[in-house]
Amino acid sequence: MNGQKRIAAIHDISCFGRCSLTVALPIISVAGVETAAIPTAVLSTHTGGLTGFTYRDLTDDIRKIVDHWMSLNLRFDAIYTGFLGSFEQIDIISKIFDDLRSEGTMVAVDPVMADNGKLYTIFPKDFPAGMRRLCEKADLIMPNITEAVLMLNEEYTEGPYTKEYIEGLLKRLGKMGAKKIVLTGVSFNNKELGAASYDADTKRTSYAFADRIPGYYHGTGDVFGSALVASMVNGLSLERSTQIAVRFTVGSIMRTYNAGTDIRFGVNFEAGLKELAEEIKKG
Ligand code: PXL
Repeated sequence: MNGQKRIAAIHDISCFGRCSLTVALPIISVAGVETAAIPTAVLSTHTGGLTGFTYRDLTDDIRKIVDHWMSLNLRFDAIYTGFLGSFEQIDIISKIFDDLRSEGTMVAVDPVMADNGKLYTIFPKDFPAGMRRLCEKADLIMPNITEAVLMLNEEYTEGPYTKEYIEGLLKRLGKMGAKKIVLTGVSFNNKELGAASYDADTKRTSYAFADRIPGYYHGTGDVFGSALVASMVNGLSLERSTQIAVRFTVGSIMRTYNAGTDIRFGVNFEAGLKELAEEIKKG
């Protein structure tokens, strides 16, 4: 293996709207990491607030792509999954973890399926139980609070939250299987929003906050997750990677807010890529 790290990114392609693979590829690449992609579905846009989108399910292609990769003996430093195109894909991807994982591979699962207390309407009611199974096999998971409570079969409550609640949630997530947990959408007051990280081995919890910006911007979970995984694969700690990912995401939201862009069109992460690369390099 040469010195360059390699990630397999498994997400959909939303052709317009800056989320999933259209943000994962540039963000991971700018961090100097080679990115191989498995598209789970192709949509004309993401499904958040936009109607009439096209949807091509690629469930039948995923296994074939991996079979070909296996014939090439490829090794991955991380496998990073996000939006899945069908319920069936959960079991297919679970098997792919077994097949593509080798010593030192970090399996990172973003259980993209819900926000603001609600499961995305395109997913069936049993989707959270399926995602939980995938998270159980991961090394790193990065749910938002809605996804966390759905997987734990708990009631959703709106923030601000107490420290006891967040740390209890992190511990319960830590018992599911993955040792590294990053919980997004954490707030202890109305002014700040951020993420909490928890390492179930060291029992260490840390927080990264930034001023809350009004509006719900699409694709920010993928911007965050991509920066987090890119930082981790570059050898940065869970705590530092979470700080970098929060800073990069909030900077992207702030630029978009200042420009007055339609919140459905994703965030301007592009203008922050150079700084992200420098921050990751500095460590
Ligand atoms: O950013 C998450 C995401 C990814 N892909 C598609 C989506 C969403 C969120 O709504 O609809 C297709």
